[in-house]
Amino acid sequence: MRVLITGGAGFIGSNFIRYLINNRPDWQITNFDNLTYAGNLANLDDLRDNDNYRFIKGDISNIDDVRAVLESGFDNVVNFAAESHVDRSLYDPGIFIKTNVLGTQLLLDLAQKTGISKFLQVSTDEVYGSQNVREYADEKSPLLPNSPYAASKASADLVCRSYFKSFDMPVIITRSCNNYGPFQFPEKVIPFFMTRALKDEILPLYGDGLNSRDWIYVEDNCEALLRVLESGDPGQIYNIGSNNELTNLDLTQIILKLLGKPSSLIKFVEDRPAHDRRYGLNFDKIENKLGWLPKIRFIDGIQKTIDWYLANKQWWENIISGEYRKFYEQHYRNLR
Ligand code: NAD
Ligand code: TDX
Repeated sequence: MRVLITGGAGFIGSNFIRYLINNRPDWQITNFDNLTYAGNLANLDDLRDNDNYRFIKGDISNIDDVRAVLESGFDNVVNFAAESHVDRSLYDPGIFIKTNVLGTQLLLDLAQKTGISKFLQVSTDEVYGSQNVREYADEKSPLLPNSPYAASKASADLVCRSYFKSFDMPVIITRSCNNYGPFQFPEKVIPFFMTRALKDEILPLYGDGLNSRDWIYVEDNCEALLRVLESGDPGQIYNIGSNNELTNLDLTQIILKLLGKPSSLIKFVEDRPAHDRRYGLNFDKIENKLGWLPKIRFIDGIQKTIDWYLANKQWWENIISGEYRKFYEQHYRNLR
């Protein structure tokens, strides 16, 4: 099996590549990534000499790059490549449309011409917008994205649907809840708060801190993605949830407690514009049709994550001392 993974130098993509190497050792994996600020080859250092893995630098929104990589021929494509941070999409929506929408369309278009047996589009629960308490979006719920990031992912999902309907292309979409675990870029709330708390820096909680998210350990998501890739039906959408719903305030208190840091580090700051109050997914379909359920309890996953960040300080120190610092210093100057 020859698999093209786009965005494999990012958080979920690098975890997925490692998951495939461990669980499908005969698969040939090509990682195609243009190494934006969020792409980091250090995430895959341990695989550098693996004969079944290769890296090719390229941009999913560049026709020459995509044409060149597809020339070698693939059975499956898994598209993780994206701009993925909601806060950044509020400052610079254009790059989100370029990568997430136009890039996905270009990839679909050229992959279709080379003939592949599956194209897996990695999407998100954010496309459904905010859910009321005890409401859960299923795969038929309306798309009501609120941030430019969510709108770009919802748009890409619709383009995927159209390639299935119009050209019979074997596209499948997954929509997962919030992931956490090793190698997550420290702009996302869990590693952001962990790395700041370790330095006794304040943790800026947006609004009243009562927005809630469902958290899935990244390895559980990798297992679900592989299940969908191997057994999912073309044209279908599968929600991937975890039943680990927490308010941001509770999440922050758990992180502080596990790190032995005081609650006084929490600072309530101005809310994120269009901040979705809650995401809730109904993921009965993936359980009923493909027999997948998450395995990792939040309390175990968060402990493993903390242990990983403690053991890999150099990995995140290199990131937070680099280019990325400029973004978040400006961002937090904007918040009161
Ligand atoms: P990430 O930001 O950590 O990684 C994104 C990767 O894509 C990076 O390696 C980056 O270099 C690469 N990339 C960006 N633009 C590219 C381009 N034009 N061409 C090639 N590569 C490009 O993101 P992540 O958190 O790992 O998310 C991966 C995917 O999963 C995204 O599509 C995201 O929308 C989706 N998703 C993420 C979550 C989550 O909680 N993190 C939840 C649901 C869905
Ligand atoms: O400094 C912060 N303070 C804060 O209160 C940050 C960075 C976040 N938050 C809140 C906002 C959210 O309610 O924490 C929650 C999680 O925020 P993020 O980590 O930015 O994630 P979210 O906006 O929920 O989006 C994530 O999950 C869905 C990923 O970034 C997306 O790529 C994915 O599609």
